[in-house]
Amino acid sequence: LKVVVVGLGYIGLPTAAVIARSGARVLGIDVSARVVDTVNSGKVHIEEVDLDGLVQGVVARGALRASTAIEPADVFVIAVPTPFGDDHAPDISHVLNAAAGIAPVLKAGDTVILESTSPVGTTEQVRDLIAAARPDLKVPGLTGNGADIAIAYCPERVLPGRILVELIDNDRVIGGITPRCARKALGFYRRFVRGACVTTNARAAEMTKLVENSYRDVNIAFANELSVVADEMGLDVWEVIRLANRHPRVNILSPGPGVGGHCIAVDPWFIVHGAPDHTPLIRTAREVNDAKVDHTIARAEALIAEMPGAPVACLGLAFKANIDDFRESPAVKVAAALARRHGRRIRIVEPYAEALPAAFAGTGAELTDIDEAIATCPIFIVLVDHDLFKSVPLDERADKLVYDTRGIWPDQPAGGATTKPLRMTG
Ligand code: SAJ
Repeated sequence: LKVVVVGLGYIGLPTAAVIARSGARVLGIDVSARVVDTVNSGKVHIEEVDLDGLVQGVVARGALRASTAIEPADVFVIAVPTPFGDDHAPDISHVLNAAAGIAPVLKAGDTVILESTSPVGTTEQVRDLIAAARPDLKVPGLTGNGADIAIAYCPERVLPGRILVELIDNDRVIGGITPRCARKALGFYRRFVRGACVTTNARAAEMTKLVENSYRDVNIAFANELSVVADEMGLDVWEVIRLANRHPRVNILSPGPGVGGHCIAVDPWFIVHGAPDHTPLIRTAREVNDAKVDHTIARAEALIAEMPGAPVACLGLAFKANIDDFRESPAVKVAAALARRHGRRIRIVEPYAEALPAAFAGTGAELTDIDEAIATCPIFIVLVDHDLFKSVPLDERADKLVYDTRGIWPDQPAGGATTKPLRMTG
């Protein structure tokens, strides 16, 4: 079996490597020559647990290689980004470009699978594009019974940091343009997926992906709203959530400084954009989570003002725990805002960073390590729940003024600490 994977990013490269390990010959396609060279030398350009060893192995065996040019294959997997524009309108141009690149090499019997998170109807647009480019091929759903090729949508659902595990173990939703397309794609995923593979139509599968991440966003928004209310009332939100979660049918998620990453803060907008008059809840959840960043900055400022001139340690920049991804991170937004205001007073502790991201340029803020921060900073603002921070024992921080946005130190004494009542004004 020959497989082409278009897009060698956070999803495409691990997917290509796992398919190559399952015995297929895989060609990974990327627009970046640098990425192609890196992969062909057996190396990786992204951090993901165990990915380096896997890629090195499959490249060395000749099972995976990379190129900027698409070649004929039996199965084509599209895993390119789908960002949104200024008005939150989904931008599917990368998907359509990938489909346009695949169309000329398609032959009867081939399968095209879209994995990128996409607004409902995108797979049909891919089908229409292929139909227009290749009038010689019978495409599914347009030409009555029988089609030369199969087209399906199968969203990735993997969690950064656990991608190689979840690619295999998670259940997959496989939406065909027709039932036959779904069965064809199912046969492909069965080669390397241990989880259940469930078939449906392409539009339902597209919506399922958006719904999953919106569900999480709405639930995190609930937790974030509670944390703001708790601040206002002088309550410890972590204590309240812990107690409420003792109810057998309550499972509140964790508040934080906001929602980051490339999926949860983006995908809900695809639903809102598709049905703007019927999505007040999903839209508001997005707004609540975005506003939590500003609330965090204001609350941090109030703490910083308690000790004029004292150095402030901001713990963490990543968008979530134990990963090295700083893009779309609420922690970066908060720490950079504080750095712009307080300059050299701000010390950043981020074990996963070798240098500060561009947002800190010219601020005077500096990267430091946890030992130095404990020794020199009386104010601590916890922005990420990295294991390294969780492991700091109480006796090393009992005398600090702490704002713990992730609730990693439940034993921190009150008084400038997590439970300190604070009235926000303005
Ligand atoms: N977060 C909270 N509180 C929580 C949980 C998360 O504030 O209780 C924050 C995190 O700190 C982070 C953001 O939410 O800033 C997103 O983190 P995440 O771990 O919830 O999700 P991602 O973005 O790493 O991955 C999600 C996953 N989707 C779901 O869990 C429904 C993953 O399975 C998807 O494959 C991925 O999006 C994607 O690619 O769409």
